[in-house]
Amino acid sequence: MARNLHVAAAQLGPIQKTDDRKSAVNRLLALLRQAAAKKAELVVFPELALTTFFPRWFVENISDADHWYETEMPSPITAPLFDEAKKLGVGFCLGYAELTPSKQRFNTQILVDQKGVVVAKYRKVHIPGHEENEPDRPFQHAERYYFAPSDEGFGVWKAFGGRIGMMICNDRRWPESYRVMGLQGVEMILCGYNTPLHYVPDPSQDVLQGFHNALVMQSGAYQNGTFVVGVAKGGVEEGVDSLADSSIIAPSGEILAKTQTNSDEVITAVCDLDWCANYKSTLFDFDRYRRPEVYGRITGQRGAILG
Ligand code: CDT
Repeated sequence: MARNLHVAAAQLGPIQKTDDRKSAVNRLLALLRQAAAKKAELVVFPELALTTFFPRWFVENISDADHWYETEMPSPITAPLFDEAKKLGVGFCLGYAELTPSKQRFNTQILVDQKGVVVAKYRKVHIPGHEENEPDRPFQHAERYYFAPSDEGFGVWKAFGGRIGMMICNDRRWPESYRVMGLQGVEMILCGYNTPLHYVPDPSQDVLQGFHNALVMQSGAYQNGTFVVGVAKGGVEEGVDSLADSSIIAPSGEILAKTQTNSDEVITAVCDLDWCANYKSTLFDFDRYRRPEVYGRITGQRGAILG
């Protein structure tokens, strides 16, 4: 008997600076309805899906940026998404900027079940970019100014008939992200992203962005026997072109579905979560083959130590 989870990757095209939350929520609602019409049970939205990617600008005083963050979830503006998901009987995963009552700032993703209840929250661990104003850049990627790195790490939650994990954008490039979830028996990892295409000064690297995106998610899926759902906010946002290429990846590492555009687009796949066991019980039988006793450096040090 298959343990099927029909999942949708709901890619967004750009959200411009002048686009308000209401228009973003309306687009998410349209994607949610499209996914539900395709019989998806879980809809995955991108990182920072309610606003433009605001870390590309710098403000002298961080509190001047408070309006980009959510202080409650759901809020009066996001409530229609929760209500519609409940009405349609679909769950969703949503990325947004979170401002806590104690004024901590996180890049956050939540998992909402088919009843509209938040069942899991993940805060981004690997924060890329820079923390200082670097005005000479064509655009800023000041995530390290706007977000604290989470110390909570990577959780896995029993939901949607399986074991679901979450990560956000840059986390997908680190094998540790997948493995920490793999060691909790993860069966599907949900990952939203915003990946600028021209951040690296050497233009020859640009062409590799799509390749690297697929490379990390496909290998992470295979090496941990898990599905991975990677969902972009792509296209040209405030003059910055961003990678699309949202995809749903099987535990074999194969891509089951991939977006064709860099705009709002829904793709789906029926994922038999029992597939994961085939990989987790053979080459990647962790209990049998892993050697944690010789992996001490992975948690014992940060950078390379040259002998
Ligand atoms: N949002 C995010 O984490 N983006 C990074 C690119 C950062 S470029 C400094 C990524 O890994 O795609």
